[in-house]
Amino acid sequence: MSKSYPTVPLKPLNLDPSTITLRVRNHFEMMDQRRSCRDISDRPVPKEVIEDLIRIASSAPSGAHKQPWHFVAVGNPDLKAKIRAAAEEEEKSFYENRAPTEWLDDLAPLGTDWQKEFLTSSPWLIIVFKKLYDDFPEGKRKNYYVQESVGIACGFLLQAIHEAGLVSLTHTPSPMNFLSEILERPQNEKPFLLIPVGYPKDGAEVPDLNRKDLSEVSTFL
Ligand code: IYR
Repeated sequence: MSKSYPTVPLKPLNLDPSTITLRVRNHFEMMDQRRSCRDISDRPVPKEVIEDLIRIASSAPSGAHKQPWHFVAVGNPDLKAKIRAAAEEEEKSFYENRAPTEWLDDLAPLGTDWQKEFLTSSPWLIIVFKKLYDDFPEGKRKNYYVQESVGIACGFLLQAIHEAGLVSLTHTPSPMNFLSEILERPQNEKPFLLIPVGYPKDGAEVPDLNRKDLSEVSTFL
């Protein structure tokens, strides 16, 4: 016999279609303004803001509701300097030796290089770890759809950062094991994404990008 679990009533908004149309259009216009920004200023951001941003990220759906993530928020300048030094070492070898020409060509319009000033200028770095399993005193418990779950949580986080009027980018140093060492994370956690958060610098610029048209990214049947 299957077990039964307690439920609570859902509280639907029950909006009429014209209100939904307006809300979703406003949301699109807000999100369409979001851009990855590499020029992040050192203007402080209160810790409470970062705490709520992480609460928002952690509200994401996850496989079997395991919430297989851990967010490390780094505001300590010494730690940020260590992270920057280690990331730049990896990035230098990526850009100068490891990256295939096609990849470098694809990155050229974005103007990225091995130097990552944002890793020390940003008031906060949020390092997202994925937890392949949970380590309990009784033993290991497997997590499910970890990649998907943590990806969704990061999407929530990026959206919330933008909604707050702050900027971010997704930094993916490769390999990124150095983050586990510097931040002394346990074996069951692996680094997933590094997200600096802050105000943009005065006069910050971003690449002049176009987004794909709806018709290119969707099919309605
Ligand atoms: N990890 C490198 C390279 C890089 C890769 C992609 I795909 C980008 O969209 C941007 C950068 C870096 O962070 O510079």
